[in-house]
Amino acid sequence: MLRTQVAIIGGGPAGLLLSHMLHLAGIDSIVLERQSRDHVLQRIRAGVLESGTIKLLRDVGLGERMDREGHVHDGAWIAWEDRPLFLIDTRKFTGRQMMAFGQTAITEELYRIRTRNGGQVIDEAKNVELHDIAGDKPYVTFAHNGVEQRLDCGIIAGCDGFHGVSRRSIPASVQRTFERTYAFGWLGVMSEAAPLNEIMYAHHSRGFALASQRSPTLSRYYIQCDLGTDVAEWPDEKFWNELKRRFPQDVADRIVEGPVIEKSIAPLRSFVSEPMRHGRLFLAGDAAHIVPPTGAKGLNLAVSDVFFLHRALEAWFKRGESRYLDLYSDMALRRVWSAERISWHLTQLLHVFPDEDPFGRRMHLNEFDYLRSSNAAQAALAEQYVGLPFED
Ligand code: RFL
Ligand code: PHB
Repeated sequence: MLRTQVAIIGGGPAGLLLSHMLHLAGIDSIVLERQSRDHVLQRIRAGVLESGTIKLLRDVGLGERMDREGHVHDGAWIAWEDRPLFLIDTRKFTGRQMMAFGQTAITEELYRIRTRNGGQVIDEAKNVELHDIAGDKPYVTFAHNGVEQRLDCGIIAGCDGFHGVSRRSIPASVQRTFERTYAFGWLGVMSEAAPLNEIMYAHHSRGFALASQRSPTLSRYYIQCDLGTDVAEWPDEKFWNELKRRFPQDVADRIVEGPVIEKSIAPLRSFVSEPMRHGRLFLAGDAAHIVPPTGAKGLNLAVSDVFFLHRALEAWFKRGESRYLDLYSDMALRRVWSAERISWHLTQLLHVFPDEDPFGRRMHLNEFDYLRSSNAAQAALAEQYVGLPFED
């Protein structure tokens, strides 16, 4: 039988960062990850870090590679068909910057540092089940290499993403979910070619597009696509042509086509499950909420949840104080809903909605023109895009 203070379900960024921050506070944890290490490290996801995320990663000793390889930005550009290029200027309006640095690299760093510090991560933990979460002796069962195991703990952290088991372990009678789905997805491509120097969102009558980056030799692009689209319908040449049609000509001319090393489609979804705590189970990251990627908020929210949760667990295990544990769900959810709102808003603003009527189209255009002309609107957007502060 295994025993630890905090059983962490899920070895994605939320679970690994929590186990690292607990380690720094002298609290032990065991991470149970369903997939193999290779699988986890091959996933390509987020690419843009808020200023608060950058600071937190530096503060916990994860800044070295990020500062060496990440690309600092003053915000992101919007290329709106027939309008001049527009910068969401985070530096001008907030004095803060953002960084392009991939989630894959952050996860690699977390695994490296957890391993160096003797952290326990059990990969390929199958059939994870949570027990007695409403009591004060919760435990987790799972199968590893065909052997049934039991992990006793004081607290369970559910960091197992949207499809995980943790959220589903909360009784439906105490859970409330909020959801919005969208009539389109993002087709993403990773290419071995120099990216544009800037991060640029495009709004075009043919659909949304995004130019992003991972390194000086790795570019990341997305285009809005219909739901139900199959990647097989998008050979490389068709993708490059469509991508370039959605950016202004002078930007399209700067896009370098390189070998495509990954191509995948992600649906867009807004989702929140409340509360983020049930008894001894605390949810963090995508296990509790999903945002459409338009605001680049998902990973950053996982980081702020982990900040609130690690602080609560430190107060509980080290000083016997339950105040922050009791505040966890409300505090995390306030920031979650702000990120939900800006992600939903930017999704509305930047995509083409197939059922939009001519009146809606005028509203849409006017919203962007107002943004371009108003310092107040630009300051509000910049403040949210760069990331709201963590509550004390
Ligand atoms: P993860 O990364 O999904 O990790 C959860 C882990 O739990 C494991 N797991 C289980 N383990 C044990 N037992 C079970 N029953 C389990 N079920 C699942 C999984 O294998 C996995 O390893 O959640 P976490 O840690 O909360 O991290 C969240 C982020 O991954 C996510 O929010 C971001 O990637 C979202 N996102 C972006 N976020 C940003 O902040 N900036 C961005 O620029 C950005 N771009 C994106 C994105 C997500 C995208 N996709 C594909 C959804 C772009 C895209 C296209
Ligand atoms: C990315 O680089 O993958 C990325 C950038 C900005 C977003 C979403 C994803 O809004």
